[in-house]
Amino acid sequence: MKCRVCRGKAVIQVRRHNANFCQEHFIDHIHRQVERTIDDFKMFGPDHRLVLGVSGGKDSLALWHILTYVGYRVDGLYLQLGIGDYSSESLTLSQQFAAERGLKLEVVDLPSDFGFAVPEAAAASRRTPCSACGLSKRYVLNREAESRGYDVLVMGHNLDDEAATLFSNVLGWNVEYLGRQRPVLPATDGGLCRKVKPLIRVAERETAAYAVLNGIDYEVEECPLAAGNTINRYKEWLNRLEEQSPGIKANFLFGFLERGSVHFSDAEDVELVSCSNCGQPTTGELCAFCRLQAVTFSRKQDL
Ligand code: Q46
Ligand code: ZN
Ligand code: ZN
Repeated sequence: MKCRVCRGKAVIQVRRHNANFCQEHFIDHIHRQVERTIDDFKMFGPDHRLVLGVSGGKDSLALWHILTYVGYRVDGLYLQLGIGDYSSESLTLSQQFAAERGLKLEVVDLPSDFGFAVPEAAAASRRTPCSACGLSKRYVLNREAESRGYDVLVMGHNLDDEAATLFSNVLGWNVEYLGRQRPVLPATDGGLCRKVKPLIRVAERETAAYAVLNGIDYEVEECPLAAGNTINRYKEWLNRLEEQSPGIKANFLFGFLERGSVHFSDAEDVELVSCSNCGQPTTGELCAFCRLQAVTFSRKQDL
């Protein structure tokens, strides 16, 4: 197996690009994919204040490494979710990553700053853990990025994450979510920070390979609450299709972004008002996060 660029010994095969790469040229290839995504979707420029949602996993740490390498100054924002050892280990790995590279990592703690941990919220609300967790991450990261004066919140969602989310939204015809599934969500006056996803051209196995080849120490343990996560199941299904037809996952996602998403843009035009409790944008009187927090607090009082 020879590198497409230098004909040296290849370390990885990327079938959807019909290419093999040596270590050096694979790393170059990933940098180019990310830079191209930032340019194509006009995500941000050198003067923007950027903050990256950091989880301690391969995607966010690889993206932090890539953006720093290609010349952006990016701070990190870690949300401690209160998921036992998994959370404390991912926090330590994120702090080590930042300290070794002289990067700034801001830490927000869901239990001490907002009064509850993800497992408690899931139990109290009868949501799945990932649903309570995803809602909390979206809310807290947006609110903290906005209140700390950042221009852009950068997220580490990769090609597999986005394709599986799209698949899920299509299966359920969630037109509102389809309207919002874009690599760039603009800022609003009402408190939404601009949100971008520069890793969407990079597959999950490629971010893992990138992290290993760059000596990045990331959280390899899976979250203990991930069992039964439907998005993970859809990822497996899409990977089976990808094995038979390399490129199908990227075609599915980019075909939607180029030709499909425009048909759902109206669904996204819902009027946002300020939450009566926290002031963050919402469609109802109380935002979903404040409702989750309230139901968790009341359950804790009952115990
Ligand atoms: S941390 Fe949270 Fe993930 Fe754990 S509870 Fe689910 S969403 S699996 S990335
Ligand atoms: Zn090479
Ligand atoms: Zn609220």
